[in-house]
Amino acid sequence: MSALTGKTALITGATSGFGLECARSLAAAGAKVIIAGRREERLAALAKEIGANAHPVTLDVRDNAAVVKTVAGLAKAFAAIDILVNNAGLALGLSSFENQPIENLEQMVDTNIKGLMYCTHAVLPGMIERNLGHIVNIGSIAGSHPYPSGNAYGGTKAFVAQFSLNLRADLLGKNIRVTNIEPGMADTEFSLVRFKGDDSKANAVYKGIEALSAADIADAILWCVTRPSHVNVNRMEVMPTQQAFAGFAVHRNS
Ligand code: NDP
Ligand code: 8X3
Repeated sequence: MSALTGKTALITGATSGFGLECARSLAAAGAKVIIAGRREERLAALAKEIGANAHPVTLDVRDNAAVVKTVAGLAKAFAAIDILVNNAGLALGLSSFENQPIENLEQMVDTNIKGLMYCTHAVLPGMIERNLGHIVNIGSIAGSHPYPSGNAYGGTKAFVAQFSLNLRADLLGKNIRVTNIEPGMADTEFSLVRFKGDDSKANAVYKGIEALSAADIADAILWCVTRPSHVNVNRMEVMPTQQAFAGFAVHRNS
């Protein structure tokens, strides 16, 4: 019997990067996985690869009605969600706040904050009813370490960090865990999305360094969800060895 045999996990953003590797690793550890994302053909390919333990659902987490309908309409074998991995998210643009188009800001807030809350709100009542569950949020180092042009993206991840802690406070006395995993630079499609498909800008981000891989973060998620049930990892910050802090910037008049 594997560590997660008998468990069901819902993973948002399973079409790429962390979510895709997480679906593979939780399934390999015995879990049934509900894999969610907007790109249907990628979900179908992943479901085929994993087999009967995968249940693909095409879902835009920004649509609360769709989130509610999806969770309420799950087939019986997948309906009792033990693990929710709130991974769907994105950064759009890398420029000073005043130069960020409003649409970028709205999409980051709608996905990283509102989408994460919609999924949590839809899944949590079932966890409370069964007095069992683990919510794993994917935050970012950008939620606690500021950097120029990180503005709204970092703000959304700071929300994820504080929301995770406050959720833990609400859930005290229940057998439900909450973890915020805060990765640093990871070579996924993240930068390709941030730079709206510009390969050369995206590749430049990871040039000359060994960034984290999606598998590294999937491994961190697997570790957190396979701790004994009395152990709650509140937050886990993970960076590539080749990434660190730059210190405070000072602007001098002369
Ligand atoms: P990817 O771009 O590779 O994956 C992002 C996933 O999110 C995709 O599966 C995408 O699926 C999904 N997604 C985006 N918007 C929506 C939406 N509206 N509804 C449903 N799914 C959506 O990036 P990563 O794997 O790197 O990113 C995963 C998470 O990790 C994000 O929350 C990101 O902010 C965070 N993160 C990433 C870091 C990095 O350096 N890579 C570091 C720290 C945190 P689809 O397009 O099919 O809907
Ligand atoms: C992604 C990491 O440093 O690009 O959350 O913001 S970073």
